[in-house]
Amino acid sequence: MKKFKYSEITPENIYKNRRKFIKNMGLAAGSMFIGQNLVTSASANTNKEELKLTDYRYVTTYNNYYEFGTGKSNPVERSQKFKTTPWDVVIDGEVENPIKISMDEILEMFPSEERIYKLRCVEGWSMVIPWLGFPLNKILKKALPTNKAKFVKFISVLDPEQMIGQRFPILDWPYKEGLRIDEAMHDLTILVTGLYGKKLPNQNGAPLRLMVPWKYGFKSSKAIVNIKLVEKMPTSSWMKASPNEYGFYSNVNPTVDHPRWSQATERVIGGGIISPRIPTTMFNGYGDEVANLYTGMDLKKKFL
Ligand SMILES: Nc1nc2c(c(=O)[nH]1)N[C@H]1C(S)=C(S)[C@@H](COP(=O)(O)O)O[C@H]1N2
Ligand SMILES: [Mo]
Repeated sequence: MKKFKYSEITPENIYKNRRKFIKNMGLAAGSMFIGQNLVTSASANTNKEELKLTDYRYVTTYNNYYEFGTGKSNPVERSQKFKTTPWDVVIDGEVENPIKISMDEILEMFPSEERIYKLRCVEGWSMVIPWLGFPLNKILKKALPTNKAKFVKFISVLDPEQMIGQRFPILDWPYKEGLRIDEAMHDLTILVTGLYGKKLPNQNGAPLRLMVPWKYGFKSSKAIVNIKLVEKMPTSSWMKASPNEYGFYSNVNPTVDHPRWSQATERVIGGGIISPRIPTTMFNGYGDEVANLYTGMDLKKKFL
């Protein structure tokens, strides 16, 4: 099989992928954000908000990645020498077919496509990023989850030698997150291998990170080494660090405040010197696609 190379992604391929994506996903995220450099698709839902792509320099210099420190510029400053090859990912737990797969094999078996998703951090800022990735469900299905697989746990790398932040008990290392199985299987949930048509920068979670666009940013784990199918709801590092502030679901919800601040609006990163704030929308704007996952649930309860 031909190996997928990042260098082969030319602007033209990206353009094609974008069109394909917009076609495939109908009114999903792809058509939601029509901004500079983007294909203005005839299928775009004009009722939805139009947002611009966040400049590459902001996407790659304003980051949250506590393994490298808690400052926004720490990840770009401290992660450049982080070694991401070789890299294996294990998919195990409640599966009939546990998998250990190298990053090279992942890139070969699961071709990446572009997805333009908004990342909304719980801190009250957001960015619109052209990610490269593939649906998580593709790799989960290969592992054949058993009927006991009710949740999925994501475990990031533990490497205090290379990750200075892990030498301090800021979080319960390694970084852990979780999704319900139906959330994990949803087509909008992707494993990210790149952004802006390029290899994923270390500070953004290379070589493999999760992206769940309707949840707060912290659910989108970076540098994943283990995806575990489990029966019980996993405890994330954030739930453990601050149980009164963070719960399991963490769906974006402008009507429920974080205990220490409001979630009603968000600051658009790179939006100009005046740093405009825009209203935050339910499920970060992906309600049409995902609200049905939560029918009958009290969305105000332990949402964060
Ligand atoms: N392993 C790991 N993943 C992580 C984090 C982290 O500290 N460690 N921070 C999360 C938070 S709070 C956010 S908002 C996003 C930020 O992603 P970005 O830096 O690519 O914009 O990554 C999430 N994933
Ligand atoms: Mo965040």
